[in-house]
Amino acid sequence: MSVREINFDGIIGPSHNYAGLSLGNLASARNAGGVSHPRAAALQGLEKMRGNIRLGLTQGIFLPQWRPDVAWLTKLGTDVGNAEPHIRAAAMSASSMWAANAATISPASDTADGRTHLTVANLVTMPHRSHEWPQTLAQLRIAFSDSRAFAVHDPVPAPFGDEGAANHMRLAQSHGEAGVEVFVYGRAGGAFPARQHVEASKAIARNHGLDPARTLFVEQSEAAIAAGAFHNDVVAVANEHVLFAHEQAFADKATFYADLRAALPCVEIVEVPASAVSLSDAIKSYLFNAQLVTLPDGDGMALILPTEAQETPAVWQWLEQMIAGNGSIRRLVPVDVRQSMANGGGPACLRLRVVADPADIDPRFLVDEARLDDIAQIVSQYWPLSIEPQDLGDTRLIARIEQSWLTLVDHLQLSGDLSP
Ligand code: SUG
Repeated sequence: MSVREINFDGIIGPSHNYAGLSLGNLASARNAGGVSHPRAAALQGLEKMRGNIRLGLTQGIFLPQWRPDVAWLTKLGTDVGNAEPHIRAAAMSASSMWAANAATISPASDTADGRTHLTVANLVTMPHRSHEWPQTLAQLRIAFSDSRAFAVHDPVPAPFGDEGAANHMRLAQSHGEAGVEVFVYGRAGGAFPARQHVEASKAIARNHGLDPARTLFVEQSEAAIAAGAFHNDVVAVANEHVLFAHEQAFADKATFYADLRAALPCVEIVEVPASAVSLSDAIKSYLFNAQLVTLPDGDGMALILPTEAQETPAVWQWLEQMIAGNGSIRRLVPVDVRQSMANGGGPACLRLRVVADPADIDPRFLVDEARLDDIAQIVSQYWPLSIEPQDLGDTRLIARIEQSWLTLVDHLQLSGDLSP
């Protein structure tokens, strides 16, 4: 096999709920206290993966995490029955579904030792996400255990916040060639926190052995964070030689674009002007939280974007005009991931893109349609139909969530490697 794009989607966990835990994430705040539908959510995620396989893309998975996170609660001196509601909700969160926040990846062609480097994200800014990394790291160490091909790193130490691939873009003439890695950090975000710190980005670039001449550190604009772009991937996405971004995504776009053009002369920058699509419409529709992918049949690139983009007139009009222009992006593929969207997670949030040779990866983390069918069957049988946030301490619900996890992990033959 050969090096290609592999998207690892987080299977949406059985505890998926709307607890309003993410300051600065407008959808999470808007839907706080609402009734979630974990089974529908997970099936939507699986259908997205199926669609991508049908487009000819290679698909991987990450498993949901064990919830409630007993190890974390124990460190806090409590348990799920006695924890305060906001701690209990944090321990029950299914937020590891957003695999774009699992890790930062530098493909082999960019690194000094010729291996693909992965650094698990510490996610320290949001309490409910700060305890994800140990279980994420356990999965990364299994999936990418071949140390001839991969180097898996521990998280950057606190207090330097790192949100993983959601704040990292890679551009290259093609996936397999040496690329330019762009780390997007925040400094200010009005009332909202800037989650990615430049110190974390620089640490990752050093640990991955990146060439400083092909590594850029770019500040996200305060206006974007203040408007609800809590990650860069809400206002920009890249694939091979194309950068697709909102006009107001970056603090100093002129310098960034000039540096990028100097490092990668073939780059094509597709910028959406604020006069056509406001930051507010971009964030509501998640137009940029799309998977920008190269279609294997040589038919250009496609944007796999949320159906909400189709329902936002200014956004859809702009997109249709762009497609008519016959540039690099040729196709729009709307997908329904509404359950995830209601917590601020679009199609791109749900996936971690790894450029590597699939033959080097533990096959238990790769899926075809038949494996997706089996997983969907387990989801349909075990995942709760709905959860109200006030039910999060309910012992029957917790037993059901635990049973769902055990059944899936057992089915995927990972129970010997991953323990609760
Ligand atoms: O970190 N939402 C996630 C959404 C992450 C989206 N990821 C990317 N943009 N790559 C977050 O804010 C909401 C949980 C709650 O409110 O219950 C949440 O964690």
